[in-house]
Parts: sequence; structure tokens; C-alpha cells
Amino acid sequence: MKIRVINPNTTAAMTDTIAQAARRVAGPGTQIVATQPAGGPVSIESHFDEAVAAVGVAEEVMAGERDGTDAYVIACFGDPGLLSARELTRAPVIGIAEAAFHLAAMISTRFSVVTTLGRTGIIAEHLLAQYGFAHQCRRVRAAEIPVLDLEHDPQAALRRIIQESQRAKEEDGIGAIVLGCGGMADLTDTIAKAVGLPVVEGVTAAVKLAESLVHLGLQTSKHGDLDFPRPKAFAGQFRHFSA
Ligand code: 5HY
Repeated sequence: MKIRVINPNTTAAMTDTIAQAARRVAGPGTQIVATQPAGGPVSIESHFDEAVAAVGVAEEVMAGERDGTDAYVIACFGDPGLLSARELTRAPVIGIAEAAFHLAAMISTRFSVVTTLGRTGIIAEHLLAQYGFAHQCRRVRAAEIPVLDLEHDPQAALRRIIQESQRAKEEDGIGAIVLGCGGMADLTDTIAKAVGLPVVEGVTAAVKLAESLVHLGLQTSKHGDLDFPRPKAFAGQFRHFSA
């Protein structure tokens, strides 16, 4: 099977980090195609960044449909454009936040999220409520590091994430940690060892869930709100979406 792992920001180094983690857990016979949009923010740290990135995600799904893709992973913890992406394909589309919440809820009764900037914490809280996991998440904590510090100053970023994860273990009464950024995909084992708690990371969680859905022959329903968008004209820079 072919899984297209889309990094919704436009930082190639982070796409590589995400690709390596995805390939590390992919099963035999699973091909990982790691991509990022041609245009968009170098990192996603606000609602505006998310809105622009969602269009890039849609374009990557359209490209994936021309490339015989069996499943998609949206590798940003805000799951930008998840539902619109599901409208554009029959293939399963998995967001890394949704995937991580599901798996964390299977191995713990309470978990906390450790994300990058405090200001994006609200996005994770909205998703927890939307996906029905708000009652199982004790806190959405922030290491207060810009997303690209994960690439530019990884040691300092790791120290901050471990500190915040340690605080979560001591203060939140939890059984697991969820890492709140696609760029943290290579930190799972290091943090789990340092903190002594199970750590769930979204990229690897999403790849395994995508494989399971494909193996079960389960596809995105085209009955109801996730049916293909109705063909229509688009103007200006979106003219290429016209059908
Ligand atoms: C992510 N931003 O996973 C989110 C993390 C965040 O560019 N990739 C990004 O802080 O919301």
C-alpha cells in the first residue's frame, strides 16, 4: 500500500523528520510518500497558519489521488484541513492529533498533551472536544518553544519538552504523554525513557491506524457530509479547483 504522509508546513527538514519516523514503523509492503505543500507557512503556530495550510493539504490530497494513494496522514498536530481532505478522497485520511488521542486513550485513563507554543494549545483543546477526548485529557501543556526550534535548536527544545513532560507526570495524575507536534516524531523513545511514562506520538500512531483501515478495506464514507464536493467554478488564485 501507498501512504502519503503530508507535512502541512513547508519546512523540508521537518518533512524528513516526519518521513523517517513514518518509515520506521511502516509495515512490510507499505510505501511512505512524504510530501509538503508547494506554498504555505514554514511552521504552523496560529489559526491563520492553519487556515492557509489547509489549502496546501487539499492540494497534496489531489496530487495523491493522481498517484494511486491508499491512505493519507496529515502530520501537523492541529489536523489542518482534515475534513475537507476526507471529502476529496475515498481513501482513509488520518490526522496525527486524532490518532494520538485514540491510542493514548487505549493505554491510559488520563493523559496530558505537551505541545510547542501556549497559543496553539487552544487548537489541541478544540480537537479534544471535537473528537470526544476532553474528559480523558488532564492538561494541554506547552514547552513554549517555536515549532522550528525542533529543527534549529533540537537539544534545547528536547530539554524543554522533557521538563514539561516531567511536570505533567508529577502534577497531572496521568498515565501517558501525547506529543503535540509532528516535528517531535523522532523524540518519542528519548522522552519516554527520561520521564518513565508511555509517550504517544501522532505520526507513527497515524501510520499504523492508516495501515489497519486499508487492511480492513475501510474507506472514507461518501454518504453524507464527506461526499466529494459539488463541482463548481473557483475564481482568482483558486481557479485550478474549478470543476
Ligand atoms: C505541527 N505546527 O505539528 C504544529 C504543532 C503546533 O508546524 N507542525 C507545525 O504547535 O501546533
